[in-house]
Amino acid sequence: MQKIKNIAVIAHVDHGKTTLVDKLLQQSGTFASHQKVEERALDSNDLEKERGITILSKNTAIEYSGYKINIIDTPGHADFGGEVERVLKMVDGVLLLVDAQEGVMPQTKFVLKKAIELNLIPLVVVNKIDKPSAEPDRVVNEVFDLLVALDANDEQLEFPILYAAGKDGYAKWEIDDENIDMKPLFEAIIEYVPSPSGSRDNPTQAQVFTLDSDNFVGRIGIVRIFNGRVKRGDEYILVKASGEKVKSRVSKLIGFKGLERIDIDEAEAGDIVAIAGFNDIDVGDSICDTKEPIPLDPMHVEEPTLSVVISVNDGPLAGTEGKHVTSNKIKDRLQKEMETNIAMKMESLDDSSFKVSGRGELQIAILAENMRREGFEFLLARPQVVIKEESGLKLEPFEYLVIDVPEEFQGTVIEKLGKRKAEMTALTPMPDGTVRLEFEIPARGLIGFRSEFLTDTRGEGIMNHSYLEYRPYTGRVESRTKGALVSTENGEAVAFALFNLQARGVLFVKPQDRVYVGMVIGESARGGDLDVNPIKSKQLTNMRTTSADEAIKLVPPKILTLEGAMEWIEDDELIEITPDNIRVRKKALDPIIRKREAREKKKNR
Ligand SMILES: Nc1nc2c(ncn2[C@@H]2O[C@H](COP(=O)(O)OP(=O)(O)OP(=O)(O)O)[C@@H](O)[C@H]2O)c(=O)[nH]1
Ligand SMILES: [Mg+2]
Repeated sequence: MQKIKNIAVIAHVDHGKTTLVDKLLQQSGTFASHQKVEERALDSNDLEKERGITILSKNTAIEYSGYKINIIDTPGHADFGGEVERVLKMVDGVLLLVDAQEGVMPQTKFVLKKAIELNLIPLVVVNKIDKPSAEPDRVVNEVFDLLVALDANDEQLEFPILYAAGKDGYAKWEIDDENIDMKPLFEAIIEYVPSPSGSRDNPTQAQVFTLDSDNFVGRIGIVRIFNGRVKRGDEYILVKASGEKVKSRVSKLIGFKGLERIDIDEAEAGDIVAIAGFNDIDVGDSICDTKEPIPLDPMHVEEPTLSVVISVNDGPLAGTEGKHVTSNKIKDRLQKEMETNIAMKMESLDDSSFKVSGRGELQIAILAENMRREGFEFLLARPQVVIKEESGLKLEPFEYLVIDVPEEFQGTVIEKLGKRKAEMTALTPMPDGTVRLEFEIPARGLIGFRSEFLTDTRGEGIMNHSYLEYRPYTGRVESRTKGALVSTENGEAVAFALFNLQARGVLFVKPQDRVYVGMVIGESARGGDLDVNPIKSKQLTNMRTTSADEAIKLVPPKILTLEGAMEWIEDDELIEITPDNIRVRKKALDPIIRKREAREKKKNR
């Protein structure tokens, strides 16, 4: 049997997973010396490159001293935690990376908890030890304490520890070893990660953990083979989560080698390969022997905690910028997403709107951003947390929040979070003069908090959070305190009008931008919405020329990003997303309807 090790690289966001995998690829000798490995080679899709984060987990394989090591790089951002959960079942060991300065962070807890539940022994890599303020000993203690808190067993508490600077390409057993390469890490993987169980002589059992597609062969499932063999040309039974069975033939079998994919004829228990030939293949499905189909447990991941309504654009500019605008197109696209993204769910609300649920704002924003780049145009409402009811009790999701701020801001931050129903659980002074504040907070309280926090801490604060659990509903939490500047006109914004409006708040539009009745063109400096006219030109009697008009000095507008807009909007507002623009509008465009609604809302308070 082939000698194989399967590992996943897990950590909090930015602790250096993808960079470390680069170095493992480079130093394993999987590549010829003239081949260059690009920086963060596995972050291959556009949004990953632009944002410098991993969104989808991806696998690669290297060879080291007679072993094939399959490595799955996972995303560290809490919103993509579902990706981590589903790949953990596919591996026999994890490399848990922890930043030698930041230490244990919210997502470190989340991913380690999932690994411990699956009985995996973490190979702990204290990473980025090159940082001047690194404190590797403290970090090791934090990991130990966390494992104790997670009820790890004795074997797990004996975890091996390496110290590394992934970026510089070295790992070592002791902090003052002179080693300059990744050899200790390769050796640790071979020594400590258990070899796959299962046998090539058993009936075939494999499970899909990621989907891919290929223009020539169609849908491809990337699977871990737990038992038996998979051969190109042979027939297997695909068992879906619903229990439905479909027989089909493997038309193409693909193996992984470094960043390359190679056609192979056969693969066996323990390996990770890609399979084509099953048109209905989905994440979680099992591929089984035709005579003895024994499906594997379908995958379970944590339920979504946040939902958002996506609907057809019905504004006056509808259809002028997007290619795909109809309800059917949007529905098909969302359904396609749900097939690959098991941490998300969707339901149709009516003919033109859909409720999409996920783990957090970023996960939903990435979906929306991808759709917009594919030419879609649609409306997005304010994110809502998913409320549950258990034995008559209303429950809402809570998050574990960690904040690092310079000491002088600690008072403001604690006060603001208090209003959002957060409870502080720890306050730790850090060696670099900052303080680390830990909270438990209803997820609702976090919506819209980030931008306020960044302003309050002059961009110096860092916040991180991840899902904790459902707890009893906490009642009203404070949200945006400022109103919107709402256009009373259809047309194009005019410099003269915008100049006069600047004193009223922060504008989102610039001259010549298209505006319409009910569109939000800025944030008012005060509470309560304000109707404004952004297209009003100066009177003709005023004798100044257009060139003088152009000379008007405008403050550059605040360009709303998709996530920025999702944080900012209120329940009576929507984001209009098109390939070219992100606009904010009132749900009810008609000013009379809006006034009536506002009056009723006041009455009901
Ligand atoms: N000082 C230092 N910086 C590092 C090291 N390894 C990675 N970085 C930097 O840390 C940042 C994040 O690196 P990534 O490899 O993308 O981290 P990641 O864990 O894959 O991030 P996500 O996938 O988004 O969770 C980049 O700016 C890297 O250059 C290291 O060993 N030392
Ligand atoms: Mg990464």
